[in-house]
Amino acid sequence: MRLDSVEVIRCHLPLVRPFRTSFGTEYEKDVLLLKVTTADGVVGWGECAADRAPLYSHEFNDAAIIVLRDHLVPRLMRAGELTAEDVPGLLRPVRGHPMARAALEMAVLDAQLRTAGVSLGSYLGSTRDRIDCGVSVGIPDDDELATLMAEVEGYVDAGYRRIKLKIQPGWDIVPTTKVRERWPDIPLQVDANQAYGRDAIEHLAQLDALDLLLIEQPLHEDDLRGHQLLAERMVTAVCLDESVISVATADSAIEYGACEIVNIKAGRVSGYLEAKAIHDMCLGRGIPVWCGGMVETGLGRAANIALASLPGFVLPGDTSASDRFFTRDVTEPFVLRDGQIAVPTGPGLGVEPIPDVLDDITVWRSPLT
Ligand code: OSB
Ligand code: MG
Repeated sequence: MRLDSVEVIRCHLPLVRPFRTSFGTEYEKDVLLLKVTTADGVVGWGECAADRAPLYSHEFNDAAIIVLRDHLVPRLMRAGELTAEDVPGLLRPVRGHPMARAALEMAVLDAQLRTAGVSLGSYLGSTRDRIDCGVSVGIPDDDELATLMAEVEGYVDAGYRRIKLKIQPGWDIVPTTKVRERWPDIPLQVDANQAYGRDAIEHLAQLDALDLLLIEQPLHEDDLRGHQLLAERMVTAVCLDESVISVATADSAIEYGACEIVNIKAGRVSGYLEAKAIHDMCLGRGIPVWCGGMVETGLGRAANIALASLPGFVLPGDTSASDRFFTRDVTEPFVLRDGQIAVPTGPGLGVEPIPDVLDDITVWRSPLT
């Protein structure tokens, strides 16, 4: 295909409740959507996983706009005729900015699959038509245990098949113990988003008493040795999120004994093609993977759900329903039924923005070509 235009659309979506992690609190989703139009007039949609501020990782939306406009999009426009599979190679000379490049690859892939009439799920190698869903529970804004218990109860009642608690120093053993005591059988895991140092290994080992599925990214993303020491000390499986940015880093972390389970997020690893490659590598060596989330709108959520339907995704992901974060999603909402969500079957992402909603939530839009 040949690209005719690329446009960025910046949207603000209110959250149903603040989402607090060890790195900050989000009150509103600030998101960049990409709209590519091919020379044949087919539209493809991408979503950038970055946030307003560089807190989860170094990426942030203002920087993503600049790198897309001045460096990434021009490389695709200069290429002329291209396929989605060409995108990683065409963008390779530019360093970093995985979420920006993932958004562009996603939009091109969506356009290509819509043209071909193939769903993203079947393109990636889906083996299921529904996926088990987990939910990520933030640290309560008021620091109250009762607030956490009420929120978790709502998700358990809604049917979520796995609960993930965000933890940080001062909010870890006690809340996780309380949730475990109240729901002795629910699949439970924790995520620290790099909030601890190696000196916390003995402290974190107390979590071994709580029968958790895993502990996610407790230490700094660069500290593979620290994660290896923790994995040796803990029975609970160590899972990496921020540290894994490619097949090579996933392979290294696994080989070094720093990672027993992988959280795969397409944005963090530069796109759905690399995400699939990490999945394939892990499947081949028996390493469980699950699909992470970045508070995506229905566009990114559709793609994550397609990815999560591959055979190696053996643990429920952070693929919650639209109403976990938004009262009104930009697409038709994804709905939880019996703890599962149906994998979209239409061409490409299988969903698209509802024009009126998109208009309402758009704060700025600009051509990138
Ligand atoms: O670390 O998994 C994370 C949200 C924003 C940034 C980082 C993370 C998260 C989540 C999942 O925990 C949120 C979701 O369900 O989309
Ligand atoms: Mg995480």
